[in-house]
Amino acid sequence: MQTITSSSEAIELEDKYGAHNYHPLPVVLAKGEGVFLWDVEGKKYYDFLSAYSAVNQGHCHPRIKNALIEQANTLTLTSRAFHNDVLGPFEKYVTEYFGYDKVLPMNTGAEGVETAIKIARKWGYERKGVAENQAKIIVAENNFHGRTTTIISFSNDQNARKNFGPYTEGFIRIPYNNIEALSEALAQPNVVGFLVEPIQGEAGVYVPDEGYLSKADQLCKEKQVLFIADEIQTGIARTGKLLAVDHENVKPDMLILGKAISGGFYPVSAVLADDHVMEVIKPGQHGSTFGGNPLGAKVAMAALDVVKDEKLAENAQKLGEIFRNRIQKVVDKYAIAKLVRGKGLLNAVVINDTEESSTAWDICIALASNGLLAKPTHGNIIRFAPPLVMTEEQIHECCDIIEKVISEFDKK
Ligand code: IF1
Repeated sequence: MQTITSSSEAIELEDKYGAHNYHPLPVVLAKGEGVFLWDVEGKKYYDFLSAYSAVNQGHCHPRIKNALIEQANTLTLTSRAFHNDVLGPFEKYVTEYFGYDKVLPMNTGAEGVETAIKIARKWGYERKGVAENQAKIIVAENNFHGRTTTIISFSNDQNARKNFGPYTEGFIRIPYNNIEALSEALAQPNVVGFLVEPIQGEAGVYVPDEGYLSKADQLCKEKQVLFIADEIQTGIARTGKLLAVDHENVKPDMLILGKAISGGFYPVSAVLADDHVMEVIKPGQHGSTFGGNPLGAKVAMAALDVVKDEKLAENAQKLGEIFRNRIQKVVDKYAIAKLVRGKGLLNAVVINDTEESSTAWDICIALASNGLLAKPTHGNIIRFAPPLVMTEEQIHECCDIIEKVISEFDKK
């Protein structure tokens, strides 16, 4: 392998040999540890993206690393053609951890979402009596659930869906955080599920009104519709509770997990449900080569141990309040920052400029120069989501950096 000696060298290789499906910040990372990242030139940064909430436990967590190494020296992949001595213990561990009868393990978040869609449809036909191929799933405007052809079929983000048709049918899109709209959609025939992010991450960290999730769950139960929570980004302690739905004591009929379930070491996703839902899946009806493999399963158990043992949800709750209080003062003081919103350590600042402006991007470039990595989401919204292992002293230092940069942009 060619050894990279400069950031520009790495960027040139990616530009020449890699598909241009991303527009990264001009930063080339070479090392990660806890809340810190270092670039090729050795510059140190606070990580405020956490690989889109996949490294809640911090980069290269030693406990998870050791679990990976131990299992990698033993048995990494058997396929599901045979049993292995890790899958069963993992399935018991993760179902007890989140309180469900069963789990269907997959790899990426999008595969988890696709799996939940297939289960909801099958449940609708075989348990609810919906006529075959007529099932409908309700989704929210401005959703983000992944990049597969079916998932972008129900997206309203033109950049994510244009020229990827023909699109998969069977989805009803309604405004997010709107109980009346959900109630009307639930009155339509053949509805089998409501798939929703408890907080819309990619859309810009939209936190719904208090009570939205519990009311939505109640309406779904009244209409015998599965409440399906996509906690791929909001789960695993990110919002100050183990799951974002825990803020309202809601137990979804299907729970979709990914990202930080494996602490950034290995792609693991999972769909959890009770027997009356999961039993519709019979042998040969769903699966994946790597789904539930021993390596990913061992890593995920270590990653979830860390969440509990290091009280990451409690820490996220505490530091999130400090962060929003500090940044609210910045918003009050500088016109360029419009508002701050979020829950736990999933937060965003809306920049007071047009969607088309490059202000949010330019602020992120300046933040990087000041040793803090964050990236804009849609247009003028900057997401701030550090690993949940951050200390109070560190979050204050980071707020100082954010205030310094915002103040410099406010004068422009
Ligand atoms: C990219 C966004 C975040 C997710 C939710 C499912 C998935 C994701 C709520 C799919 C994945 C990632 C994908 C990554 C960037 C990142 C992202 F900007 F794309 F939207 F976090 F907000 N449900 N989100 O957030 O999981 O298949 O990626 O494992 O595609 O650029 P995945």
